[in-house]
Amino acid sequence: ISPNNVGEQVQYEITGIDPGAGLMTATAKAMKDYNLKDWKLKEGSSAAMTAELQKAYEQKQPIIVTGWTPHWMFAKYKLKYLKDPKESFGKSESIHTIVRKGFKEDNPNAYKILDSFYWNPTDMEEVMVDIQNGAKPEEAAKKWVVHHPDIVKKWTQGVQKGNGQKVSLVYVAWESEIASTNVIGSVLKNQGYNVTLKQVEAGPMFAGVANGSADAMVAAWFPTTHKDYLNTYKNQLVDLGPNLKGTKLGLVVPEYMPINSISDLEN
Ligand code: PBE
Repeated sequence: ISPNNVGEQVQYEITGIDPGAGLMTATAKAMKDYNLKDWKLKEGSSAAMTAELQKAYEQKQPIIVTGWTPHWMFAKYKLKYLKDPKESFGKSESIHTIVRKGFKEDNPNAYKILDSFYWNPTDMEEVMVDIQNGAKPEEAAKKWVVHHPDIVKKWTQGVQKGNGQKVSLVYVAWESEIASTNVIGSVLKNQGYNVTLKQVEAGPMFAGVANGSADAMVAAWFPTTHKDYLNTYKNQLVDLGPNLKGTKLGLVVPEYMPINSISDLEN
C-alpha cells in the first residue's frame, strides 16, 4: 500500500454504517472540511462495516471505515484513528439516558435506576468483547451484572423493587448500544420489571421516546453526534444526563495503512 494513492486503492470509498447514525453526518462533514470531493461514503450497517474490516484486515488490504470508541474492534485488531486536525468529528462526548415525559410519575422506581445508571468505557467494552466472542447479548449482559455487583448496587440501592410493571427500551444495533441496553435491561428485570428491548433505527429511537411509545433509551450521544435528533425532539424528551463519558468518533484504519491524518486523503 503506497501512501500516495490510498484513494485509488480503496476506490475513494469510506465504509460507513447505518444512514441514521450521527457518525455518518459527521463523516459527510469531514469530507467537506477536508475537501474529499471524489470520495464516497458507503452506507450499510455496523455489522456490515465490521465484516468488511475483518475481511480486509485478514488480507492486509487497504480499508477506511467510520469508527467509534468504545468498540470491541480496537481490542481485536491493530487500528488507528486518522488524525482530525479540523475537528470535524467534534470532541470527546458523553452517552446520555433519555426517558419519555411522564415516566418519572408513572414509574418512579424504574426511573431512579435509569437515572443512576452510569458506567465506564472499560465496562461497556467488557460486554462488547463478550458478544463479539459469541455470547448472546442478553447472556453477556447478565454475566457483566453478576461480575460487577458493586457497580450495579449503586444503581439500585434503596430503590423499591418493581411489581412486573412494563418498561420498554429502544436502541439501535450499534455494538456499544446493544451492550448498554442489554445491561440496563437485565438490571431492571432483576429488580422486578417486565422489560422489553426493541431494536429500531436512530430516528425512530428518538421519536419513540419523544412520542411516548417507548419509555427510555440509553443511547444518546451528546453534545455533537445526536444534536440534530436532540434539536428536533428536545421539548418532548427528559434528559437524565450521562451514563458514560469519554467516547470518540472518527475515520479508522488498520495500523498497516501508510496514512495518519484525514488530510492525507485529499487529492
Ligand atoms: N455510533 C454509536 C452512533 C452512536 C453510537 C457512534 C455509531 C452514531 O453515530 O449515531
